[in-house]
Amino acid sequence: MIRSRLELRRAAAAVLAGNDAGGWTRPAPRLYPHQWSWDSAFAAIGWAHLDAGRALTELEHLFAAQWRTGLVPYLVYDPAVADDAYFPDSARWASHRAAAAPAGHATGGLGQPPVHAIALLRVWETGWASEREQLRERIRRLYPAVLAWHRYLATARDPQGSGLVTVYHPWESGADNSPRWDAPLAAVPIGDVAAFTRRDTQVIADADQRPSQIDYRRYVALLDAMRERCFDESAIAAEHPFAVKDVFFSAVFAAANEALLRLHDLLGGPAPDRLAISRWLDRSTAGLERAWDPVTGLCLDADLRTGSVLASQTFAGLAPLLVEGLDANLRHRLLATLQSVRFLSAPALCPGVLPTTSPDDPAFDPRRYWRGPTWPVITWLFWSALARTGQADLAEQLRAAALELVAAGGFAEYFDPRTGEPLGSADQSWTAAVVLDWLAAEA
Ligand code: 9WN
Repeated sequence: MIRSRLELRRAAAAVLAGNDAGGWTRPAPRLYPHQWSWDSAFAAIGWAHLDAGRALTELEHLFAAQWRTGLVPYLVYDPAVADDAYFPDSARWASHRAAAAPAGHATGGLGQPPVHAIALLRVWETGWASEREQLRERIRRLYPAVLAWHRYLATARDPQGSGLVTVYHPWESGADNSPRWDAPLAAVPIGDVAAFTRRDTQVIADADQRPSQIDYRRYVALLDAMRERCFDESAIAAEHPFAVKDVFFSAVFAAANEALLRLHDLLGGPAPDRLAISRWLDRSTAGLERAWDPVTGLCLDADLRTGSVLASQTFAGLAPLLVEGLDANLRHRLLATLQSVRFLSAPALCPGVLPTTSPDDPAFDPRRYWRGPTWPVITWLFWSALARTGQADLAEQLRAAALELVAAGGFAEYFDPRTGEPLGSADQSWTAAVVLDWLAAEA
């Protein structure tokens, strides 16, 4: 049990320092030894409280591996780490087969939720007045890369112009093992997936906290299919066996466009950029509104391959709440679902703890990856949006409950929402990062 706020702050800073690989941060010491895209964006939010320059280095290192299409790869391999330290290793991805991949970097061929502009804005807001000019200059240099990433998502990942981003792999969603993916994943042909050895179940001995073996085989089949197509965007859009319009990813994208507009204005960016970002934002907001489902009281993902709506009850369905410009009526309804017995007021759960899957969903599994446990970073996204949209009390309830879990259980990757038991990896960077931000908000 970490008793004082000062002790908690010191411990959080020590986690980031311990995972610092020199300019970028490993998500966790053993389970995730390379650089992950959205983990680094969250890490930057934490670093901003210790050293704003270091926070920007994190994102500069990530964007140095950006593909020419604009894709920010979900994983950038550290060449100093042994091949067998993480599966899939860089050879399995073979990103050099992609015409658009940058020379000199081995990466994965997927994206992850685009929290980068949100993180950049937070770093800017956190920095000291005395370093403003320096920070502004470095943000100015990053801005075109972030804009290219958003352009890629708004175009290549939404050729339909629906306002919703298509993901081609559960790993892109950030919420890999969510029940949201059960139906589309079950339809993925496994065929003769070449043998592989999982590392995750060697690091996390308790297999019931990680995805099942059959799901992993499907993840690998999808990876192999993308590599075999040499990451050709149009072939993948037409034929890849997994293609889902992801409401969480799309809501993060909309919120990130709101942040990018602020960054644009802060930098005095070109007028055509402002117009483009505003269009992407309006389109996403409208797409999210169309995804509303009155039966579940949530916004839902849609499977492009079958045309069916995916009716899981998860945090993703509430994610339009992250968007400040959301229609007031829809906000009101989503807030009602968030506070209902299906989420924050579920009698079986610790009060104020946001589960990734509702206990009301038949797939709820309180200890398994993305199927029930609570993730502090997901809570952070909701906290920060609720605090900005006039829901200070609710935001505070989320923050206090999440801080309590960390104070009692340490900087775990995720927590059992019924008991608060820490699960997954210990010393997870993004958990420490959001704790630093929460403590600063309190101060
Ligand atoms: C696959 C690093 C990443 C997070 C994801 C989380 C998990 C990887 C894995 O770890 O995914 O990308 O091996 O399970 O689901 O959100 O970015 O922390």
